[in-house]
Amino acid sequence: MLIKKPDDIKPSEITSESVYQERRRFLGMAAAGTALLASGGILLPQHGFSATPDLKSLGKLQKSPFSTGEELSTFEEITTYNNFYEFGIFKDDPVRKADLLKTDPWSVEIAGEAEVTGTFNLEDILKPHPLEERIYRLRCVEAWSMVVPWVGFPLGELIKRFKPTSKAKYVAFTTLYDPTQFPGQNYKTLKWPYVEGLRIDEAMHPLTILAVGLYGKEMPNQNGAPIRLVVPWKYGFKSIKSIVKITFSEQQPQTSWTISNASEYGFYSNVNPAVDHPRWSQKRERRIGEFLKRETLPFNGYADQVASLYSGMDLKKHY
Ligand SMILES: Nc1nc2c(c(=O)[nH]1)N[C@H]1C(S)=C(S)[C@@H](COP(=O)(O)O)O[C@H]1N2
Ligand SMILES: [Mo]
Repeated sequence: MLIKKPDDIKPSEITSESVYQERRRFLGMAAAGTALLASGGILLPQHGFSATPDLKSLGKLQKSPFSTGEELSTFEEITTYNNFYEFGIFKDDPVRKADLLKTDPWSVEIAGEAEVTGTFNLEDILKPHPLEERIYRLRCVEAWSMVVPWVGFPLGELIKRFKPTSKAKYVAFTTLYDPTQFPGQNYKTLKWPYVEGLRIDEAMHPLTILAVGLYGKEMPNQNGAPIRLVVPWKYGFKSIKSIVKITFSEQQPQTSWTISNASEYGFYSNVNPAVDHPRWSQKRERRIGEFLKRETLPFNGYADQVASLYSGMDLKKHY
């Protein structure tokens, strides 16, 4: 079933009246003929969205040896089927409302356990880092996946510049909080602002990138402009969008989805077909645009590179 009536929504699925309001709005839209196609249990926006404006090309890019050779998801798939709850809970909310977000000027605060801290213009954050193309699988916790040609650079290279101290065991990330630009923040779907975190060794791992674009162009707002995290071996929700703050900390930081439902979304959230989500299996996934499901791979196929980060850890306990 795709669209639930408000009284079908279990408390475990959602927290508050706000989503009730969101669903009412959605049902109203659907009734008015706003097109959403149901396809194999996944809501796909109808073709022809034009909310993605002309995006600046990012020029010549290095090709990364870390890229997968798999077939890319299309630009349209990547930019019209999104999770970005700041714009709303439906897959087409981000593309419909993307224009509300203003990404220029943008600054990023670096805080906590580091020798260099402060607030920096995005240009100054980016300047020393050559951009490269990284084609990664993205596996959402909802059991769908895409292949995205990100443009970015290793987060570890940025971290080194700010000289974290020996107390910096974790890195926390915060998304912009501004309900005038992010209408979804008027609803209590999550505790705002959206926050995420990594262990410092995960953050320093060469596969972890900050992305500023995709398909060779600047990042579309709906994908997390102007700068977002991409951690390809973890469920998509770890890859936080529209970052305004990076904090080095000694304690494990809070994360939005764990605050919302700790039994369903853990801190690690490594892609793991052997650990089901309490409400659905994680054994298989649907590649957006395909009909048959495919097997989900441990660490989303990046086990050779990252499994050693977790040696000795019980990944059923640390889900
Ligand atoms: N700030 C913020 N970041 C976010 C989300 C969000 O709702 N807010 N959704 C996450 C989820 S669940 C996924 S699957 C990915 C989706 O990224 P994409 O829309 O670029 O495919 O973004 C993640 N980052
Ligand atoms: Mo996700």
